[in-house]
Amino acid sequence: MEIAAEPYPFVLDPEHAALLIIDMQRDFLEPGGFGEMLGNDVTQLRRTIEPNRRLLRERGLKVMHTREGHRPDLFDLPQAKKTRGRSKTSIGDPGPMGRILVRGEAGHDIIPELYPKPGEPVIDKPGKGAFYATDLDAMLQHQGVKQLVVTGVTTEVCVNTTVREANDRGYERLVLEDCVGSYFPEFQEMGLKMIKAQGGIFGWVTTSGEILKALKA
Ligand code: TIU
Repeated sequence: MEIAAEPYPFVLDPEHAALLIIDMQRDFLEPGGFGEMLGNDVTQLRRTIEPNRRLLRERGLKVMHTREGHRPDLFDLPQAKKTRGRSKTSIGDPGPMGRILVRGEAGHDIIPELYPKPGEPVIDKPGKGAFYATDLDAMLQHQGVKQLVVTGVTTEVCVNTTVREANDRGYERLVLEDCVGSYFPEFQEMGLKMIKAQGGIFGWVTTSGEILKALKA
């Protein structure tokens, strides 16, 4: 099925595609979470919740979720990631919703609006990219997935890193601009431009409306 996209139409093969929802975690999206504590405007991310929810309701594709976070013992946390930012409070410290970006803590979990349903695997990742130090590549191969429809946060960090990792591993990548968000409007715009530039060097960009239209047809 053909989907209107930039830089040119994307041919979606739903049998071999998966919706990959990146890091829609409470600490990034909720007022009072770690993201807001660092001074970020969470409303820039929260506008992605409703379009992602509509997409999940349609249930036309396999769904996989990711979460960024670390083991409670922090053995998988690089010192360089821990100390970067010179913040008084950093990964592993007590935060507004439990220990920051630690697996099992409330703030690390996925927001209730998009909470995974049975049969929707969650990939816990220690890095920005969803392929680094995870089973994602093997899972996609075993499920016959060749195309990724990518949504989530943030556009220029974990979404872009994952899209680039997927590019080098041979997956086709379609990014939904209304379903990805950045705390910074200029990074939202440039993060999407970087994907679709040069003939779609890292992938295609479209909207949830276009893909829903195609899946319903
Ligand atoms: N998921 C994700 O993008 N993690 C980040 O750390 N994002 C920031 O924008 N900081």
